[in-house]
Amino acid sequence: MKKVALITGITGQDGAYLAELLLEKGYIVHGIKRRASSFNTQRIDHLYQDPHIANRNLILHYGDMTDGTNLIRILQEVQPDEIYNLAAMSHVHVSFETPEYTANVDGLGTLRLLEAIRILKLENKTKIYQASTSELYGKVQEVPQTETTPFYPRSPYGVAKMYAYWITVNYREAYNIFGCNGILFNHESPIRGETFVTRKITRAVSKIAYGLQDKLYLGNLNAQRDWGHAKDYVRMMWMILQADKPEDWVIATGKTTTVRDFVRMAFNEIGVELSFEGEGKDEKGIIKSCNNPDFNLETGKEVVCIDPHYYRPTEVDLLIGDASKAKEKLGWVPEYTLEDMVKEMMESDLKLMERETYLQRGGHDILNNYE
Ligand code: NDP
Ligand code: GDR
Repeated sequence: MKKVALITGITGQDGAYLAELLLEKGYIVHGIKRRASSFNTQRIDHLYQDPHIANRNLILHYGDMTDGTNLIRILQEVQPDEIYNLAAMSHVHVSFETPEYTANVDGLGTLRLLEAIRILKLENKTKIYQASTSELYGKVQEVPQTETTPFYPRSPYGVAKMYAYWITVNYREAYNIFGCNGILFNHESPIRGETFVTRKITRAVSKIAYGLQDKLYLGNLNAQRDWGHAKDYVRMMWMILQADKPEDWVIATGKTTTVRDFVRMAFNEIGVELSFEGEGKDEKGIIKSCNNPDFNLETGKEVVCIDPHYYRPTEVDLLIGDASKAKEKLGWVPEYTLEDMVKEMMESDLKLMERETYLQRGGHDILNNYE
């Protein structure tokens, strides 16, 4: 019998990589997607199977974490062995603009899923993974952060995820549900959402290289993050649900890097060395040298500026995780280094921008033909 998994948030970065992994492992994968006015399944289109073919192993359902009856109906139909609850309003800065919605989706959404398991009496069948986050640690209490470090969230997103963390623990203790929290530190990839800082940087540097953009505007360059690769982290989500007993796990690389250094690394990939001058909102990144004849970038050009609009009302200054428990008990070993990941993201975004440049030139050529 094939195992059946249900992924909420299947159209997101982690959902797409996890769906790929579970399909490779022979699972039947069900996913919940939201109705949108335009297509929102780009990240999983390569896995899509026509609904008219028999014995499909990827099946999508319309749904929303704010709609409890919809979740109950999907669980009743799918009868999953494993649920991966990845759906969330996942942008920390945006959560300050939409705090109530964030609490509803990220906090209560988790409760709705757990209640659906209980209502349908699936406690002995269905295991559930909750996408918890290093944002729970928030204001620095201890470094590096482990499974026992106290929480002090610093955003409506972090607070909503704290509810989700504890309600998962509570349902495990109260109803014997195999519920686990993966406390994942930041993880990125070429399919990372475009408004998270790493992808914003790799896209902008690629655009600057091709002359499609002049400057990159950022907020707090001093923030330090423990950045890993999403592929390594979704493998761990699966391992967590295969463990003997339900527990909570930190997943991190154990290394931290400032946003400023991430910018430097991305520019290095196109042969550009940057120097940073000034402080706070007056800081600027200036081209010190460019050793890449393919790109026409002048020394002395200002390519990074601060826009205080990107500062957050409360910030998480330093994240660095200790994943010893996952390494020792589950044998998790990450395959990617930060350097590998920056390289992969830059290669992917440079290709996208090369294509964009080609299309724009094509557009002009066509226009010119009519003049
Ligand atoms: P993404 O933002 O890329 O994906 C979020 C997913 O949730 C998307 O599929 C999105 O749908 C879906 N979603 C959002 N709101 C709803 C809703 N109301 N109902 C149903 N689905 C919804 O996030 P990631 O893949 O990066 O992260 C996955 C999970 O892990 C999230 O819960 C995130 O908070 C958490 N996390 C992420 C970390 C990271 O560094 N990436 C670190 C720690 C935790 P749509 O595509 O339509 O927008
Ligand atoms: P984060 O990721 O808030 O850690 O949450 P993000 O990439 O948004 O920010 C990381 C750090 O960079 C600073 N920063 C900027 N951030 C953005 N987005 N845009 C900017 O222009 C910018 N300039 C500086 C931020 O202030 C911050 O310090 C991510 C999400 O995936 C969450 O869902 C997840 O739970 C956590 O990681 C772990």
